[in-house]
This record gives sequence, C-alpha cells and structure tokens, in this order.
Amino acid sequence: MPKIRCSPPSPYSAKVRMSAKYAGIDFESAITVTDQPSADFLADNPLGKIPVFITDEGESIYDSRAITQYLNRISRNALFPRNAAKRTEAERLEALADGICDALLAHVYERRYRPEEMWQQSWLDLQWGKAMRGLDILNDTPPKLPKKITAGHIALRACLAYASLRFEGKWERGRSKLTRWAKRFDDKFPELTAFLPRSS
Ligand SMILES: N[C@@H](CCC(=O)N[C@@H](CS)C(=O)NCC(=O)O)C(=O)O
Repeated sequence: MPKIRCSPPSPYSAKVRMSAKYAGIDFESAITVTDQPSADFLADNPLGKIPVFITDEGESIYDSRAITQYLNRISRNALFPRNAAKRTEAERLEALADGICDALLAHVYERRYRPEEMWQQSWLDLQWGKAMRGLDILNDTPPKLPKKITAGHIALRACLAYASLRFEGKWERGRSKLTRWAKRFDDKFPELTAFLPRSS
C-alpha cells in the first residue's frame, strides 16, 4: 500500500491525505518528524519536508502539489476538472490556499526557531499581510461547494483548519462567510475531517 509521510498539524499533509481519501486511494500514514530528520526520511525527500507520497514501487513524490497532481492522474481526474479553464481555477485555488499556509507557517517558524528578542516584527507583519489578504479574497467570494469538489476546495479546508489551529480567534472576525464555508464542507464531507490539521 502507498505510504504518506505526514504529521497531524501539517496543512499540506492534511490536504494530500484528504485528497487521497476523496479520490478513493488507500494509503498508510507514516508520522514523520521534521525537526531532526532521519536518514530514511531524507532518502525519501532531501528537503526534509512533509508530505511525501511513497508509491508501492518505492518512488517518492513531493511536494504536496506534485502529489495532488499525481493522485489526480492515478484516480482518472478525481481531483481536478478536465475542462481547462475550470482546472486552472482549481489549481489557482490550491495555490492560494497553500500560499496562505506558507505565510502562516513562516510566522509560526519565526517564533518557533528564533529567540523572542530576535523576532523580526516587519517579517511577521509581511507574512501576516499575505495570509490576511488571501483570506479576504476568499471570504469575498468563497468557492461554490458542489458535490464533486477539487483539490482546491480540499486545500482551502485544510488551510482554514490550520489557521484555526495556530491562530484561533485572530483571523475569523469579519470572515464569517469562510467560517460558514468550513462548516458546510465538514457537513458535506465528514469522512475527510479525520485528516484536518490538529495538534500532535
Ligand atoms: N511546498 C511544500 C511545503 C511543505 C512544508 O513546508 N511542510 C512543513 C510542515 S507543514 C515542513 O515539512 N517543514 C519542515 C521544514 O521546513 O524543514 C508542500 O506543498 O509540500
């Protein structure tokens, strides 16, 4: 069975595990620590980042967007529309959700890996601005939630759960369309919620 290297709080791990589940692809989760990467892990991904998808043949695939494309191919388009314009829209939604996560993660890492007296406020503000602008755009026009969703919808759900995990109470005000969207997503796809970012 394929293996996904992942960790419970990671939004990109959540996205690929939810995507695999949605696409009907069985996998085993291999919880992986990134702080002190093992030799095995680095053999799978020299960047020492998760998620990594490892096929039955032992091929490792990263990063998360390469994985969602791969999952889409092996599931005959379960995750992206065939129509070119719609596909671009889904890929852009995935990129926006991932980009918000990149900014939030940079904010978390600045505070996690540097002593407090060295935190760079201008850097934190720059990252926060990216994340909040992204969330504003999405709140203005939340994507429709049809029965057949895309990896873009899944990325957005993972992103909102990560924002709530790390920044609860700091992003939701004025963005009630998005918080309602997340609730509707969970009601419609309860089988995916087990993989949403949570503390390890
Ligand atoms: N662009 C990558 C980002 C992956 C990423 O940054 N993952 C984090 C965990 S959420 C990680 O592995 N961090 C460890 C590190 O950067 O050394 C993707 O989409 O997979």
